Amino acid sequence: MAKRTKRALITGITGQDGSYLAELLLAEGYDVVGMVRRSSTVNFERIAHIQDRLTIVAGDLLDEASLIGVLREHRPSEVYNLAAQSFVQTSWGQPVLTGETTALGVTRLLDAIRMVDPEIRFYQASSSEMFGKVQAVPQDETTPFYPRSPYGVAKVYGHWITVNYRESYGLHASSGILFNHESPRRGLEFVTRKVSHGVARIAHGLQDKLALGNLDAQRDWGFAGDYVRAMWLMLQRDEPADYVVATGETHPVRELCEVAFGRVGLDWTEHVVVDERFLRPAEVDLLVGNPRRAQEELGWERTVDFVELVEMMVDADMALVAQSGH
Ligand code: NDP
Ligand code: GDR
Repeated sequence: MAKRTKRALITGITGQDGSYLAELLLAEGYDVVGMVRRSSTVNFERIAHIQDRLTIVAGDLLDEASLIGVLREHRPSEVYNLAAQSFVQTSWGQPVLTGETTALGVTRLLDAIRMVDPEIRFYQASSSEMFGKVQAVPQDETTPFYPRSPYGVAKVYGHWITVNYRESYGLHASSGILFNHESPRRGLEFVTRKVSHGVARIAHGLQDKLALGNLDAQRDWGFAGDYVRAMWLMLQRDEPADYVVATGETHPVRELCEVAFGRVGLDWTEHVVVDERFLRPAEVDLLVGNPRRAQEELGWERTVDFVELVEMMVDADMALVAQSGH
């Protein structure tokens, strides 16, 4: 008998992770429905290469009626909630919007699922930012949260409401506590992409200096293409649960600079300057995750290490700047 086609709804499909997850689910034979919010110009750059294979629908995490409408019309078997105001720095300038989207948006979506089809399997994009001022090293599923930004606080709410709907209504709802993951599709404001793009512009003579903030912050950086596989694996389990997804290694921002500039034969200390505008009111100093549960229960492994990731991003930006001329 032919297997029933699975249908997945991805919120945040225009973002970095949404584009990689859509590729993965298409390869796994899913019908993929991507929810996008209205904007004055379309921003489908990351999904342009697969757009003809996707069903794009309008909806917004700020508007519960739109979520109910999307679920009723498209009847997905799995929902991946990747949409969020995801930039930590912006969350101090827009704390209420961040809470509406990144925290309450999760409740709107869970409640729509509860009403329309409680059999739907749900993935919530939780974050290592929830650990904030870390209470243990390395961090795992049992480490207490101590968020340090309005974004981190909103993600803690999103995490616990997911646990709560699982326990209150028996939903198959899982949270992936994902540590930083990057790629050539990362937004330009995040530090890895800011550095790789800055290196490419400096190497092409388009600028000389790169202004950054805290060079001592340490992050556990992995490759986004590896991390979306963990999301999918979580929803294939009989039992929903929460998993840390990380590499288990941490590196300071200054080392990111050293590797990225080194890739094109430049000395980072001649180009990087510290600008106070990029310092944060409260910093997360050190993140390093323990992915053992994901490895043991999901069979998940990363395929790209830190140096490979940075070099992949620099190479991609070198090609991009060479082609675009800016
Ligand atoms: P991006 O910032 O690249 O993408 C965010 C997506 O959310 C975009 O598609 C954006 O749409 C959409 N969005 C924002 N607000 C709304 C809204 N009100 N309604 C509907 N859609 C909205 O993030 P990433 O892909 O990097 O991350 C995906 C998720 O994982 C996020 O929730 C993030 O917080 C979380 N996360 C990310 C990590 C990382 O290292 N990348 C680590 C841990 C968690 P638009 O294109 O219109 O702006
Ligand atoms: P983060 O990522 O805040 O960890 O959140 P980001 O790349 O913005 O910052 C990482 C670290 O680098 C330091 N830093 C700078 N950061 C930026 N953006 N720009 C700079 O110029 C700069 N200089 C130093 C920061 O202070 C910080 O310590 C990301 C997002 O994807 C979240 O959505 C996600 O939840 C977490 O990762 C896990």
